[in-house]
Amino acid sequence: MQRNETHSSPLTPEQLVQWENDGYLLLKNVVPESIINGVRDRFAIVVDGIINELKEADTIDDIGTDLPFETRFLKVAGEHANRFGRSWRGQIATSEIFDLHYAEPLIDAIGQLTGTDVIGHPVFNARPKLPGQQLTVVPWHQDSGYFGTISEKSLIPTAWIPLVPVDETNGCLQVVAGSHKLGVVSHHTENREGKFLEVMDELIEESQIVTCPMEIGDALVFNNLTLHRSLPHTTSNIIRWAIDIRYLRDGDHPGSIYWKDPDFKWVIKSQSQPLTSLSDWLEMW
Ligand SMILES: O=C(O)CCC(=O)C(=O)O
Repeated sequence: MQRNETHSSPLTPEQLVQWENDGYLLLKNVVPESIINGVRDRFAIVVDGIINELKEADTIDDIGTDLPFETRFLKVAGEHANRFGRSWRGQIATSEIFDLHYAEPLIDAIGQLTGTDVIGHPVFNARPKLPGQQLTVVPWHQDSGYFGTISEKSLIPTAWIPLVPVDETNGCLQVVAGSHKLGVVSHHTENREGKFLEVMDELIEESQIVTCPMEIGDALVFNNLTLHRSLPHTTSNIIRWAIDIRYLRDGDHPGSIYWKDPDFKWVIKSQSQPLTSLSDWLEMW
């Protein structure tokens, strides 16, 4: 494991205590607008591809070229959206998403939390959540529920980043403060459309639930053991666009999800290890 020799320390002592006690931090203004715009542009390209596919199949007439990113997928393809999945990864493994993982000051905060060089993790997801859509409502879970018990001792911080303002009416996240101290708990597959992993309600300490409204540029960073969920989208105007990305404490096991080459290490920030190039990263998909 490489200790983090860089000196950027954007987190206050109070935030570090909150991270230890609560297992999450809501960081304001840590992702620059230019990087957010790159991610939005990439998602817009995926939407364009979906809409063209529907048009070619004569499923839709109007392709809504002039509609904004916030509404186009909903207005043009909304009733067909479920067939394109609840989250996207392969389609967004591109330079814009690579760049997002380098956002400063986010990665300085990550380096402070892990205490090591900043290492990227292969799991990230674009999450278009449409109004009234059940498929994309994610129930209570720990990310380690997906990574397996092998990840229990690893630190794999998630950064959840909205591309539109979010609150409890359009599908923001909730976390259970302190739940990272439970270890990996038992998950089962939910009976709802999404078939996500979920935990038994008994494990949720109601008094510790924190709802996290956020603005563009914010990141909600949480421990891989922190219980969290996303709320239903109950308003009818815009898509709740978000992306979740992950990092790894250097030397820790990434869990039961690997790159094409299981020995690949994505070095994002280090003074002693060679940094990973975009082309090396693209080859891992
Ligand atoms: O974006 C969402 O709706 C859910 C995100 C989530 O649960 C996660 O990133 O682990």
